[in-house]
Amino acid sequence: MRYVDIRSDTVTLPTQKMREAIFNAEVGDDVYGDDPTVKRLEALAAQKIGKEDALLVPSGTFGNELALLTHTMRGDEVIVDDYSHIMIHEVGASSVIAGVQLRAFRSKNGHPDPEEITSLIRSEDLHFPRTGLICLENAHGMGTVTDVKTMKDIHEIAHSNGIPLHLDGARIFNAACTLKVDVKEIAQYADSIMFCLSKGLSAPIGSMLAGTKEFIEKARKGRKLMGGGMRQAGIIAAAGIVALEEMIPRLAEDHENAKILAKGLEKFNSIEVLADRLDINMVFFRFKKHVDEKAFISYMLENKIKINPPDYGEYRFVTNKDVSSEDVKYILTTMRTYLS
Ligand code: TLP
Repeated sequence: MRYVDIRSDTVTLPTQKMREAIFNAEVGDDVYGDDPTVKRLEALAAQKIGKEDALLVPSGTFGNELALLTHTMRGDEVIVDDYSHIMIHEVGASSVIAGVQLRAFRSKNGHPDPEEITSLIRSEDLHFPRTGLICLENAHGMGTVTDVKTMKDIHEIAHSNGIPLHLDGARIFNAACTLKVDVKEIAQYADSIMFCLSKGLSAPIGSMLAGTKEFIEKARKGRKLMGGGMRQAGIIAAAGIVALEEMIPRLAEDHENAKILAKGLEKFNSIEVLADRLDINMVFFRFKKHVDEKAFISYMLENKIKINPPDYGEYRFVTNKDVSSEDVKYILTTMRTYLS
């Protein structure tokens, strides 16, 4: 039974070409360094993102937490956005895995302020932890994209204080699409970057962590420590190669559909679309009057549309490869019937 699933872009199913690539993948034991398909994906990912080397990891969360573990020492402080995935959606892993504490800045709808970040860097004091890392998120989970100049400014601040910068680039290709730049232009202002193959790019599993050769060599050992040494991982990598070779240009379609969806929602009197957060494939909105959450979600589901519950009163609809422009029309018609 087909559903229109707008809970996330993580729900995208692998393409036929991915399934064929998985079926035909040449594999070996990657912990021994014997998997040619993983090697091919890692080289391709490094080249696309403009870093010396890259490492396949099981998930975005794994890649971020591995970056923290690799960059920092136990007891360090890491500067992150208060509303970032690392801060909110990684189960507090940074204190468990890297043994660091997080110090939050408050971005404006996902846009970081270089001055605020500067103010959070610790000076040398007997009582203070060492600031071991600065993390940014671009595209941001709030649906926004930070411009290259701001990335550059924050990178300069980090470096002038001897601090590395890690970028959660789960949706970096969405950000590049919005900014109309090559992804390398953004990634050059991060010392390490994690990006996901399994979101808009539609691979079934996997993310990449990229950085210098030295960083990736250290991360490879950290990945083993975290239980992420995968054996015949070419099965996963094969789909990842298709994702990087074929799926990037079509992200623009998801952005376009999100804009059409937002425009349609704006026409409802009872809905406020958060129009300043419409940079990628996400549409955020609130109801202006009380709408029973459970009843609304159940109605949508009965009509074969899967949505998430709201977060602090905000609904998030995410367009993706498996949501067509016809599906967008169907979502709007279904909501119109419910709300009228
Ligand atoms: N985000 C998921 C949920 O976990 C919230 C989603 O549906 O958007 N960084 C960012 C910016 C992310 O949005 C996500 C996933 C991750 C990291 C983690 O990736 P995974 O799910 O592969 O661990």
